[in-house]
Amino acid sequence: MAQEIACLCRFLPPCQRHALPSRSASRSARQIGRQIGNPSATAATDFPMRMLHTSDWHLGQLLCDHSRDDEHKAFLDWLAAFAGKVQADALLLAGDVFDSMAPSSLARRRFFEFLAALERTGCRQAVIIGGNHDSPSVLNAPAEYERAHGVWVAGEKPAALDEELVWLNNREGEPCALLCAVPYLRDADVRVQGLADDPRKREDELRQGVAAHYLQLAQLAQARLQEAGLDLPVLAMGHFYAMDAKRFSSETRLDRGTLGAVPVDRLAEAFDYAALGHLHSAQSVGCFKHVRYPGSPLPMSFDEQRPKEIVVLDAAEGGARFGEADLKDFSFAHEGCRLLAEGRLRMARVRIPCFRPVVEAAGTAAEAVAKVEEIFRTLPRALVKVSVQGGAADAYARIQALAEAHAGDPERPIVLQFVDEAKRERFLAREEEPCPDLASLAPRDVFRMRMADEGLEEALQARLLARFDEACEALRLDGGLEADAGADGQTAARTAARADAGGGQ
Ligand SMILES: [Mn+2]
Repeated sequence: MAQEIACLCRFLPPCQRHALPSRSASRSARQIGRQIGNPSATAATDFPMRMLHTSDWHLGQLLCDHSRDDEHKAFLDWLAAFAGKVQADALLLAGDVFDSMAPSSLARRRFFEFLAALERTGCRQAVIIGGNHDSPSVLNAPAEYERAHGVWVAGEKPAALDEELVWLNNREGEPCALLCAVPYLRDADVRVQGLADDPRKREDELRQGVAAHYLQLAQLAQARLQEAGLDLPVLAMGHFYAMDAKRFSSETRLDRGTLGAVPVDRLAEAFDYAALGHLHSAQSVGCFKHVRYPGSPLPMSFDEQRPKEIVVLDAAEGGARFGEADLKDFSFAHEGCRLLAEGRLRMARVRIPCFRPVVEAAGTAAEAVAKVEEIFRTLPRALVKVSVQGGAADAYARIQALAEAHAGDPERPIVLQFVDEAKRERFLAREEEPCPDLASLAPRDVFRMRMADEGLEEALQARLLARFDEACEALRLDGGLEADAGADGQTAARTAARADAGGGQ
């Protein structure tokens, strides 16, 4: 019963919550002094609180049309087991839970299976904000039900500022930190009166608007702590691109946000830790160790080679301090953060296992093929991108033969993308040339240009062109092709290509 009450009152301010009975303190100091990789160490203080910070799961993501469900499932199983092992009290998930606004049933199923598994570990609090990839209504739909299970979710900015404040409690129901949880802010969320007409100035005002929203929340949090007579860490959770942070290609490509880089120096002063999401590479922002992106748990593109991680954050209860012994096992860094420096917060980065290597094999045809052969020998289940500089047709055939030879092996690497660099460069060079006006071209010219792009042999080009002419003639006899219709020219091109493919090559 007490447990249910503690669960129900989890999100109430402590002044209201203290009126209710709290769970009895049943754990020993040794149990509470949990350490990563050092279970024998004990904490100097009773009831510290442990949080896990993660973001950018992108459940349902496809890499070159390849489902990543097995990787996501492996990650979520690992995370739930880890939360149980280190007895985490709260999970902070900083946005981009799903990859798309309309996630698949399977992606949603993984999410709820995880929440159930997390609850079973005894971690009874999860705080989840929407990212720019998330649909606010998809995240919010089960919010009422989730709240009864200790899950606080905000798909979009709530109506009142107070609703973004979440008390984080330890297992005994004692508040240990106050979190300002801010979902991804869209233009309309921070729109201010009389915005500048100049787009650059306007964007700057919007960025300042985002920063101002966080600062306003920090002030409100301090006021609430004062009212409650508590001295606790004030944390922020948000989903945005912080100035000075580094980006990867998957972020620029997938970024559907309109807001630019947000300045964080004042945020770094206002919060004892900022749990950020949006960027896929784990990093601190500028010189602030406590303003941190854990990054995505899976590599989202072939250029994300660095190990993946989650952050473990411990808060000492009621302003107590961790002893020296408690801190020595943590990758302890306190630049810019008063509480980290005072030993009232501690932070550790924990590496996520690699569930499937995501690798690129690039070079000349011979080099690329050798690298792919090496991957097939040494990296089971790898997802592979091949980039070939010259001799692409030969390399393609050899890699295809290799893949076919391993077709029955469930552990085989999978080549997801094959890039002919020479062709790509031809294409890019063409993009720089002035583009001819389509109206000035006959369908036959368009077809010839398309064949040239493919780099086909002269003889094949001539044969395809003859087929194209035949197809056009047939269409003209049917009355289906006007002399200057570009779209019909494309139909004829497809007909010709099909006729040739079916013509016994
Ligand atoms: Mn994002």
